[in-house]
Amino acid sequence: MVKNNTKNKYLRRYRTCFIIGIVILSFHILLVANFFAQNKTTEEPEKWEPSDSDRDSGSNNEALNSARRSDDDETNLLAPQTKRSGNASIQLKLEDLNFDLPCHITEKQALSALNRAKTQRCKQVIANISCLSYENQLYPQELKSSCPSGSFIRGKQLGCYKDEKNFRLLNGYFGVNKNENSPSYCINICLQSGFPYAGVQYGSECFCGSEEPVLSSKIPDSSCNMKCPGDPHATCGGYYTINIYQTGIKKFIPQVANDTGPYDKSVRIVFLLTLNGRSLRQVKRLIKILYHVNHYYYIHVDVRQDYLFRELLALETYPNIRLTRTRFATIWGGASLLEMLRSCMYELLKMKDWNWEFVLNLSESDFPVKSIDKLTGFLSRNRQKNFVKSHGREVQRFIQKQGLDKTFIECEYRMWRVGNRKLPTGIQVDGGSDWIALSHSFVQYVAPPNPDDLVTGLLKIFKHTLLPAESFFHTVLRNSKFCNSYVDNNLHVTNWKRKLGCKCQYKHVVDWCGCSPNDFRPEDWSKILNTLPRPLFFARKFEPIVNQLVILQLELWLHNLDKPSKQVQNLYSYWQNLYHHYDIGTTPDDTLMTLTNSISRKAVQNLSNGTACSLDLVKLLEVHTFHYKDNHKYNLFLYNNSLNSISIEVAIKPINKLIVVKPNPLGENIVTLAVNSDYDQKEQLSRNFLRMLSPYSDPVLIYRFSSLKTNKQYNLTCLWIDPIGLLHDVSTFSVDEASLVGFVKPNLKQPHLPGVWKAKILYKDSFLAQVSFLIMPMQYLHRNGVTNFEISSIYTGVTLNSNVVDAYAKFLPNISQREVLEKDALTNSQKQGDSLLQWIDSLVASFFSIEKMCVNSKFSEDICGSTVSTCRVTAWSSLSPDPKSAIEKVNETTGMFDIW
Ligand SMILES: *[C@@H]1O[C@H](CO)[C@@H](O)[C@H](O)[C@H]1NC(C)=O
Ligand SMILES: *[C@@H]1O[C@H](CO)[C@@H](O)[C@H](O)[C@H]1NC(C)=O
Ligand SMILES: *[C@@H]1O[C@H](CO)[C@@H](O)[C@H](O)[C@H]1NC(C)=O
Ligand SMILES: *[C@@H]1O[C@H](CO)[C@@H](O)[C@H](O)[C@H]1NC(C)=O
Ligand SMILES: *[C@@H]1O[C@H](CO)[C@@H](O)[C@H](O)[C@H]1NC(C)=O
Ligand SMILES: *[C@@H]1O[C@H](CO)[C@@H](O)[C@H](O)[C@H]1NC(C)=O
Ligand SMILES: *[C@@H]1O[C@H](CO)[C@@H](O)[C@H](O)[C@H]1NC(C)=O
Ligand SMILES: CC(=O)N[C@H]1CO[C@H](CO)[C@@H](O)[C@@H]1O
Repeated sequence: MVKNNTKNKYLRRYRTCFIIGIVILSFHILLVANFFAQNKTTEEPEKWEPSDSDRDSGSNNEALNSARRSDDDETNLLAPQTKRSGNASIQLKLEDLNFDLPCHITEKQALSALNRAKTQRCKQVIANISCLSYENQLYPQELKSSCPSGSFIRGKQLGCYKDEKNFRLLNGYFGVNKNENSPSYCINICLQSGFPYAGVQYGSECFCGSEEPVLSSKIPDSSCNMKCPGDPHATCGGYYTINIYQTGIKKFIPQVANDTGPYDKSVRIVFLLTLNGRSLRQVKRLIKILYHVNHYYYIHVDVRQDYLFRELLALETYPNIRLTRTRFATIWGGASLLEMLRSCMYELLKMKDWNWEFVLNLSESDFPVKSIDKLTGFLSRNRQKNFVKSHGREVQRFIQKQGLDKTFIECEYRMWRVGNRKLPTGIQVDGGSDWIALSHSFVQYVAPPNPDDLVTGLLKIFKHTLLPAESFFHTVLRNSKFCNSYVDNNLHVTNWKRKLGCKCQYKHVVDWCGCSPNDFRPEDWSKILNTLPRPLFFARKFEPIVNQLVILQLELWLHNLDKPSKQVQNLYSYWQNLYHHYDIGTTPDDTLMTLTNSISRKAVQNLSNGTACSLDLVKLLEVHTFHYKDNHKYNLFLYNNSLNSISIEVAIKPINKLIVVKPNPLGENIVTLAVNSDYDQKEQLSRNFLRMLSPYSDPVLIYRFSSLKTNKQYNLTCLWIDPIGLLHDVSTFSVDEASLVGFVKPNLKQPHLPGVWKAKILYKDSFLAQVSFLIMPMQYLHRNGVTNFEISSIYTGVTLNSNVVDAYAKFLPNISQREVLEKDALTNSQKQGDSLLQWIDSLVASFFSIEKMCVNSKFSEDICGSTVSTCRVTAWSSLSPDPKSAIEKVNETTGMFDIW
């Protein structure tokens, strides 16, 4: 009877799931269809690479050569936005909108954004902005550059010239446009790309160059006699003849920084720290090494990062450290970044007691590679200059890769792409790295609220630009009276490893593919050494949770030391806070809360060892992750207890649940084989160090093998088996010398059935290894105690067609074993209250172990008959000293903090 009932329940749920599945499937088909449609009409570069790169694309000539390869390519490059895409294959669900569309929207990307956006407000913003853009009301059509151009006049004809196939008169850029080419069209492109000369040839071709054409090539005007496709009244050269014009700008030559000769050190710098995350101790370590009484530290903490803001406020006791109260929620690549930076800069201009000459932008993942003294000397010799780094590519290609020719809209913490746009004519477009050092006078020009026409116009564009900070300041510099202060050096070295860093990892926040540099590790040390003779002062990225050793190495190197000159406690330890009971605005992680609760009960049991003792760990105060020598060691849970005001910290770690069958063709080579979530493909590690998985996690199998020392390829199979013994997915992966590290993502439906799952690894039909992992039963959902309804809805994960298992049947429990498991699962699914907690506790006990405990008091304490040592003397507690991150007294002689 009972069984029948549940069966019916499952059946009903199964039906719902099926319907939902069909809906999702059709959505996918729609997406795929749309993807192909889109590819056909616009051929957009989906793969974006940041410009923040070392110059790897070489000279202009190379651009010319590659441009020559295919004419069709060129058409796209030259005229990326000529055609509005055809019929949309996306149907707008008008009934989903509670407002009237301001115009008829046909652009596929806008329709897709409208459908995907969740809130009406965001949908309306997308509709409003898209319509303004179609009606050409969003952006200025033309802007005026105020960079002095000498005798160059836009549109001035130089005449008709003879060109040669292998020796082009204008060799900076080449493109073909069979519909629009004309002198003015070509001049606009060349001006935008920063070239002083433009030439039209063979009707549809446009050439740009930096060098004045040689007079000896000049021929009679009558030799240029082909009509222009974009302007019937103009001529566009002929067969190897070219009409050449001035674009109205001078050849751009960036300034060279002065790095020699005598200097004073009077320059005062603002370090603008724009911070995110919870790596408080690294931020302090950074401030500590940057600090000098003569400089200023202005800090923006993302408005959602309550913890970091609260903890850093204490630093305001130093008169030259301040936190801005105007805080923004910024996302990767978002338009809000630029808004945030201008806001901070404007505030800095208004702070009359801070007398600064440069603003230099840094984040928590930067670290200096030269002393601040050297930086001060360098900038003192280069007053009034502005330091930015250009992309070093061909400009039209940069525009495409960067998506500068697309309109983006930021809302719901996402950058939505809504269609193509035309950049205004009359200005050069530039961009590159978003790490900058700007002079006071330039900041005074760009940051105040009512800037001139050029900045106002550019702000309208960059309000709807992906990664605005990578181009805005560059473009303003190139087109303003500050153009002669441009130094092509952002003072940074960046640890690019594009194979790892370009995995499209920002898809969840932008409609574009983005890259990100890697964290430095000791093996990257040569890149840091290479900065020594060059005017580079910072490196990125550094993340102590990934590698702290390299930070120590760097610090010692900066101080000319091999090792610390005095004893430094906990030198190799790193703590990062994951939870603080003061945190506001963030919902604590339900799995973490379930786990910390269970651990509190276990810790009490451990302390009391069966004695009657009314100890209770009542309140969770903080959670830290603790790493020693770059290995995760413990997670630390700090609790208040019910007996007195002394808090107790408990160190726990996950228990390894890997069984390797022996003998095993790969057994010797297994370094890591684990199931976890939050795998970071760039750093090749999981950031869920405690391996907490809930019914709503996305588990993956993570593997790392040591060198196989053979060319053999192992094709492995992974069976994903739930607590009832049902096979949910079969994934395959292959391991060989070239791919020893990686992850496998199974296709599992959420919510996952709570309990102990198994991932079984097979090779050629034999069983190699098994990883058990815990899907934690939840005590909380959305911060509240879980309800019966929620418990039962978690158990819908059970329904599955078991036909597929045949081939793998021998690796799965047999029918009678399954019956037992099913019965257990059914009992478990009905647990509530104390019995639920007991079940959680028994699972936690087999997957996590309590390793250490300490008390936050001066001396050891006797608790329920156990002696517990004081946290301060331990080498693991978050309360034990951490001198490398402690900001204390300024040394009056040096004006800096003493460390080593
Ligand atoms: C485009 O859409 C219009 C109206 O929705 C329709 O009449 C027309 O047939 C479509 N054209 C194509 C090529 O799909
Ligand atoms: C969109 O435009 C309409 C009409 O101009 C305006 O009333 C509305 O407030 C705008 N909505 C948003 C969210 O921008
Ligand atoms: C560099 O700066 C020093 C001192 O400020 C000055 O004497 C020297 O002329 C400068 N060199 C150049 C090339 O500007
Ligand atoms: C308490 O935990 C410690 C450390 O894991 C262990 O050595 C000890 O045996 C435990 N005591 C009891 C009573 O469980
Ligand atoms: C726990 O209590 C038992 C019996 O009272 C005792 O034998 C044992 O040593 C205790 N364990 C610890 C770790 O104190
Ligand atoms: C492993 O699988 C790949 C494709 O999945 C196949 O091309 C390859 O030949 C297989 N290798 C071996 C050793 O079976
Ligand atoms: C301050 O710095 C100087 C120079 O490095 C050093 O000699 C001195 O010991 C430091 N003072 C203190 C109190 O550490
Ligand atoms: C213009 C600029 O300096 N922008 C960068 C400042 O630092 C943050 C990182 O915290 C970058 O994302 C900005 O783009």
